[in-house]
Amino acid sequence: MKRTSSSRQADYKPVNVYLGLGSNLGDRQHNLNMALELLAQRVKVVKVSSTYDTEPVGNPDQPRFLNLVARIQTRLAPLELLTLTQGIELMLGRIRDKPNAPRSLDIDILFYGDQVIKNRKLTIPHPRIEERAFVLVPLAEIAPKLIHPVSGKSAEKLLAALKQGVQGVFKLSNGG
Ligand code: PH2
Ligand code: MG
Ligand code: MG
Repeated sequence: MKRTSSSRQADYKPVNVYLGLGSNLGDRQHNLNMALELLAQRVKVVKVSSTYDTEPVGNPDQPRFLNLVARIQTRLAPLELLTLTQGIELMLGRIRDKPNAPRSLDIDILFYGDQVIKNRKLTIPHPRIEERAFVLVPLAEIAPKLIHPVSGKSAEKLLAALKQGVQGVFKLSNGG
């Protein structure tokens, strides 16, 4: 079979990807629901964590977040998936300004299979997973045994190792 030099995963099995979603502007729950609906039009949304109400990390002078983690399956290559997630952020009114400014929607690619990727646009696994309770709590809820491909530690181990604990992360509603 003739193959093109495209970066698509089309000839391969779908990849398991974990996304971290967050919103702290506007109708936060609506923004997350819409994001999941828009994602489901292009990828298979396999599992969604509960939604958590979380204290803002980094810049404390901003509203609280709602956060969740979703497991999806896709044949999109990493940069194609980034284009999709950034498009959905824009559709939901995300204005790209200062880092850590409040946002109607943020979608971070946490893991892309067990691949380790570093380029100008993407760092995967996401570089701050291990210090963020608002990521590790929902991640360990849906994938406790998932292994971080760099540290070799499971999500539940990373959660247990969090220095600052899980204060400020409150479960709101059950996922699906
Ligand atoms: N995202 C950030 C910075 N701080 N804090 C919480 N609680 N939740 C987030 O999603 C979040 C944050 C940068 O993307
Ligand atoms: Mg983020
Ligand atoms: Mg982001």
